[in-house]
Amino acid sequence: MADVEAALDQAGLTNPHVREYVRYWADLTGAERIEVVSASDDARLAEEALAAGELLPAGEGLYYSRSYHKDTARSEERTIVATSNPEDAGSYNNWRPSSEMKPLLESKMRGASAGKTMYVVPYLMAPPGSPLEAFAAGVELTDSRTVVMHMIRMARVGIDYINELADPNSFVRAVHVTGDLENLGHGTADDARYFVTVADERTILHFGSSYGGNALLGKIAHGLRQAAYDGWASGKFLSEQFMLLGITDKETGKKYHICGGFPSASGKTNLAMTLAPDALGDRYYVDFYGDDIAWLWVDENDGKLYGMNPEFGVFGVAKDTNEATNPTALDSILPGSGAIFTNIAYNPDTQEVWWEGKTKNPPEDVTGWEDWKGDKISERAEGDDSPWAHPNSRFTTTLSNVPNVAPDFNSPAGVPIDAIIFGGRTRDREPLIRAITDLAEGVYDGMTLGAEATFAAEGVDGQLRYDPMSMRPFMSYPEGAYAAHWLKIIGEATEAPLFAHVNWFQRGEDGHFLWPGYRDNLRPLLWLMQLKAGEVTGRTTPVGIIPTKEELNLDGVEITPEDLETILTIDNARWQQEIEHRDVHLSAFHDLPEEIWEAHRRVKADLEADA
Ligand code: GTP
Ligand code: SPV
Ligand code: MN
Repeated sequence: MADVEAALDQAGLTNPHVREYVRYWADLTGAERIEVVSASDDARLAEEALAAGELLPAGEGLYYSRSYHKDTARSEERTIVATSNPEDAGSYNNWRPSSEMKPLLESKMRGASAGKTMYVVPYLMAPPGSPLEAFAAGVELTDSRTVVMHMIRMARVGIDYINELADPNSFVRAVHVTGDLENLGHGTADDARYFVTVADERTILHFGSSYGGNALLGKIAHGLRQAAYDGWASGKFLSEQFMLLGITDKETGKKYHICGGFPSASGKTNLAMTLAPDALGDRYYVDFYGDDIAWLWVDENDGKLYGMNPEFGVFGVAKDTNEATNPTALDSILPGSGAIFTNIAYNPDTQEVWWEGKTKNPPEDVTGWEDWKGDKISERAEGDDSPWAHPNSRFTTTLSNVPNVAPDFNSPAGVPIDAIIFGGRTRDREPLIRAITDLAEGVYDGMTLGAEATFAAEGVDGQLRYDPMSMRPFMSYPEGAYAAHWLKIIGEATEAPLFAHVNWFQRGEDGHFLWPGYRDNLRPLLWLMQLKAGEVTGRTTPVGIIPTKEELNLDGVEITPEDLETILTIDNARWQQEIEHRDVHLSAFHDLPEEIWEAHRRVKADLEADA
């Protein structure tokens, strides 16, 4: 058995509540050793991980890891929100009673870390000094060294964050036990994996994975699920799967901040890190704040809506990341950055890495190359053209490695929010951008966000599904209450943000994308800011204001007049069909605020009148 007291004393971990928590779980999981971690331990941990073969070298100061081949994405069916109140059950949160879940998870975790080290990872999901700091502290316990190294990149990690808490008992208890990955019955009736957030006890219990959000508990389990619940329970803030960026107009000196949600693997990282297209680069500059989570609140003093990214790093989709689509992401994973790659293709001879879309074609000389599972490309059966990298393979790097990270990304004050955008992969119907000026209609638009499924969660690609506010996998309380909480928080702001719905993914009949996307996505956002400033008026439609062709700055864009026409047109018949689906979708939510229903009926009536 581990000598818990000695390990905590040696690390100088003095918070008595944290000590008690560590003692309890060390005893239950049967870990052999306890090690308290700070960010400064990273180099030593990397050496140990390389020596143990948990990580492989991928160039100077770069690391490669593989997860178990059935453990490559979040599992939504195995993710559960538990509380003691059955009224917390919503459509998407997989609610279960905590009285059932806690004993179950304890039974799964009992003795499951025998022979292993239990790492104690104290972290903060906020810039220090943030007005939301009280909700940001946590201590992850994990039996995986690779998970620790990811946490050091993705969150602020160190014991001071929990020794010096204003309320020493106010931290999220986040327990991760990997389990015996090869014997967990993935996808069978006996699936042993459970990813549980006991929201009203601020306790996270994840068993049976070492991948991404399943295992780095500061990120989505705390940063999204727990924080959304805390924001609602306290009445103080929103926590959303949102990116956050700044746009500076160098000519006028004005700076705008936009945040917004797209479902997983739908372009948040690419948009937030974007550079202005070459033709506009002299005038506009984009600052990167965050790519996956934003916490939003109204400042009591000035009444404005503020936003901040609680994370410290990026866990970005690798596929299609290249010099043209996302040059800043490539710069953030250069030698020396400390980046960790997971589940991409790897060449142990040369320590090179590759993923689909990194270059147009895979390396021509396949000598040494292995796919994400570790199988040699040279030994592939004839005609095997399965991807070299897993479609949900990722890179992990800290925010400060991103060349266009905002100079004030660490500022506790956050940034004032000018606009909130929603978007997703939608092959038709959704135009390039439509602006919404009314709060209830904006929240309604978020609640009816629908997109094609992606590979970020286990499941099928290409199928349309609703994903309210891009929070479907992270919803921790009922959708009706969620909409009401949005109306309350944003309604308290003295200046309402502008809402908009964007879509970079409309396709032609032959499957080609109608809009070039990526860096050109800045153009519709610039139009949105001009609309807010009253410099353009757009064209009013039943589903929002859309730009005229003349208003959109298209200098240097390659798009045919027909494609442009399509992405700036409302297909009334398709929209009326969609409204029928929305009727069913919204009816599943109990206690949906009347304002949302009114917005729905208004849009429906306007579409009928416009047909
Ligand atoms: P999570 O980290 O899973 O929450 O995803 P994300 O929303 O941050 O997704 P990300 O930005 O990493 O994009 C996922 C995929 O969408 C990548 O393969 C991108 O290349 C692709 N993508 C992003 N922006 C665009 C775009 O404007 N057009 C097209 N066609 N593809 C895009
Ligand atoms: C997502 O799936 O939306 C992610 C990756 O951002 S994970 O942290 O694994 O959830
Ligand atoms: Mn995400």
